[in-house]
Amino acid sequence: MAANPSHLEAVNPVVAGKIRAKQTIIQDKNNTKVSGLLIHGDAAIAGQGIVAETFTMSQLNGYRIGGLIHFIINNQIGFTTSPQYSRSAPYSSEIGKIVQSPIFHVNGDDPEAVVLASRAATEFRNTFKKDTLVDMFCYRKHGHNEGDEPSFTQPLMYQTIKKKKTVASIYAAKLISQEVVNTKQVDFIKDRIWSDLEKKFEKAKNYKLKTKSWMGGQWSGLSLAPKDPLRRGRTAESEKSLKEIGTKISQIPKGFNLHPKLEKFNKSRLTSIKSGKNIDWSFAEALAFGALLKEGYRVRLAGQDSGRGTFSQRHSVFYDQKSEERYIPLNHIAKNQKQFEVIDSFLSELGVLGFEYGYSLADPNTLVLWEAQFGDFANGAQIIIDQFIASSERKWMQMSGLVMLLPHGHEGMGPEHSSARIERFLQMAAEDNVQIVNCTTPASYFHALRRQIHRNFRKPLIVFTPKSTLRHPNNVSSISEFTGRSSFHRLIEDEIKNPKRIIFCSGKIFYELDDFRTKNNIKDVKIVRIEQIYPFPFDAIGDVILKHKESEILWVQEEPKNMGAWSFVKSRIRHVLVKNNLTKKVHYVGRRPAAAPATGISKRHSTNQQLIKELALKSSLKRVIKERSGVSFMKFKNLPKE
Ligand SMILES: Cc1ncc(C[n+]2csc(CCOP(=O)(O)OP(=O)(O)O)c2C)c(N)n1
Repeated sequence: MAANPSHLEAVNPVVAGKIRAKQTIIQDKNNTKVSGLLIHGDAAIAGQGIVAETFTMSQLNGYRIGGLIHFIINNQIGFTTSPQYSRSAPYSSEIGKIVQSPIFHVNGDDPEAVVLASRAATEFRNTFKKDTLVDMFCYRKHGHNEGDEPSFTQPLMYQTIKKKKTVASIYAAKLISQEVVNTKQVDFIKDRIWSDLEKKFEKAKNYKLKTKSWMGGQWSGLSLAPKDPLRRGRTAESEKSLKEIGTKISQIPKGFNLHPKLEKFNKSRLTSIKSGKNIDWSFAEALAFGALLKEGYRVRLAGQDSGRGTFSQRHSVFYDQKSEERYIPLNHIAKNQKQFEVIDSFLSELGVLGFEYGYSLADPNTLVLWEAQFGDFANGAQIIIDQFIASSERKWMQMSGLVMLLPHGHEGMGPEHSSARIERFLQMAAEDNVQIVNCTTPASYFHALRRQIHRNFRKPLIVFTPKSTLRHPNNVSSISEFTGRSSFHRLIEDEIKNPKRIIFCSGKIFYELDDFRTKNNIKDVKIVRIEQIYPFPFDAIGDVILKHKESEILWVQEEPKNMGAWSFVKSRIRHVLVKNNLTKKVHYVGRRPAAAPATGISKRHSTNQQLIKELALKSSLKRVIKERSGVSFMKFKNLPKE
C-alpha cells in the first residue's frame, strides 16, 4: 500500500515508479512479477491532469511497467458535484483511451459481475502488458463524509438511494434464492467480518511506529540521519579509478561514426583526465556516476533531453551519424558494473518527478535523479515536492534519496528560464527534511552526488545547477579535489587574509564577483560561497565570522530581494552574530523586490548585474546601507558603461 496524500491522484506516478524499481531489482523483465492497482474516484480521475501523465508514460521506454490496473469507484458524484459538472466526456474513464486501454463498465450492485470484470482486466494486463480500467458504477450511501448531508445538493438522487437495498443484502438475497447459502450462513459471515474489522480497529489504536519495521528489505542497513552536521560520507575515489573511468567514457567503439564536434568533446575530456586538470561540471558528473556504477550502484537520470543535456553539456548518449545507433559510454566502464539508465523523459514535470520519487522509495541503492529543463519548470511538479519530497519522512517515515537537478541563474534570458525559485525550496526546509545545495565547483557537485549513496541514510537533495557557468574557465576542478581525503564542503572560503569585508553568497554570482574582484585588483574583500544552504552550516559560518570579527558582512545575490536565499539566510547569519556577541549586521546587496524573477531586457539585466558587483565590491558600507532595498538601474542617472 502506497502512502497517499490527500491530493487526489498524485500518488499514481509514485506507484508506477515504485513498481519500476521493484521490477528492476528482481530483473522482472517481462513485468510479470510486480504490478499495481490504482483505485480512483470518478471525479478525480476525470479531473486531475496527473492521470493523463501517468497513462502517457505507461508505454514509454524508461517508464514501462507492463500496465497498471485502474479501478474506478464510480459513485457518480464528487463531494457535492454531479458528473455533468465534473467532466465533458460521457464516461469518467475516457482518459484511458489515450493509450487504447480496454475499459470494463460494470454494475456495482452485481458483485459477481465486478469480480468477472476485474479478472478480465487483470488477465488483459498480464497478457498484453497494458493498462486496463474497471469502471464500477455504484453510489455513495451517505454524504462525502459521514457527517455531510447529501440532499442539500442532490435531493432527487438521495431520495432514490435511501430506498435502495444495500449491495450485501441484494447479493445475499440472490444467493439465498439460488440456495447457495441460507440466512443463518449469511448472518454468520456478516458477524465474522464485522468482528474481524472491530478487532483490527481496536488493535490499530495501540499501534506504535517502529523505525525498524520501515527499514526492511532494500532499506536494511540504513538508518535515520545522524545529528552530526558534517555527514560527509566517503565520497572520494582513487585517481587510478577516475582516470580509468574518464578514459573509458571518452572513447567510442571501433567503426562508430561520432559527430565531429563530439570527437573534440572526447579529446578535451581525455586531455583533462590525463593531466588531472580542468575537469568541468559535466565531466565531474559523469565521473561521479561512473564511480558509483563501478561500485555496484545503479544510476537513473531522467529529464527532458537529459541524455544530451539541455545545454549540450552532458552527451551521455552518442548517436552514430550514419545509423543513429545509440552508444552509452557509462555502460562500458567495467565488467561487473551496474547499469546507467538515462531517459529523455516525455514533456511532463509532475508525473515524471512523481515517478522518480516513487522509484527512489523502492530502491535506496540506485542514485535516482530528475532534471528540470530549466529550474522554473519544477513548479509544475509542486504537488510532488510539497506532498511527498518535503514531508514524507515526517508524515510517513519514508526516506528518499532522490536528487533534483534545477538549472538556475540570471543570465539575461528573461523572466522565464532564470529562476529555480531557491526561496521556495528554502521555505519548505525544516526538521532536517531535505538538503539544498548550490555547488560552485565540479568537485563539490561530484561529492554531493556521491554522498547521496555513501552514507547510511537517505534525504532528498535539491541541486541548483549552472547554465552559462557550465563553461566558465574557473568552474573546473583538479583531480586532487576528487581523490584522497577530499569530500563535500558546506562552505568554500578563499585565501584572502584580514578582509575589510566578507561577502557571503551562493552559486553562480560567485564567478561574477570573483572576476570583478580580479579585474579591479581588489584585495581586501573575502568571498565565501555557501555550497549547502540547508541544513544551514551555522558552525562553519560562525568560524569564518569569528576569525574576522572586524570585517563588514554582506550577503550578495543576483535574485530579487523577495527571492533567492536572502530571506532564509539573513536571520540565520544574524543568529550566528548574536550568538557570538557581535553587534554588527549582515547587509543585503542584490536586486530590489520584483514580481517576475528577472527582467526581459538584456541590457537592464547586465546593468543591474554590474551595479550589484560594484556595490558589493567597491562601494562603502554607507552606500550599501543606502541601497538596502536592492539595486535597480532605473534609479541611476549615469548608467555604467557595459
Ligand atoms: C487534488 C485535490 N483537489 C481537491 C480535493 C478535495 N476533495 C476531496 S474528495 C473530493 C471529491 C472526490 O470525488 P471522487 O473522485 O468522485 O471520489 P469520491 O470521494 O466520490 O469517492 C474532493 C474535491 C482533493 N482531495 N485533492
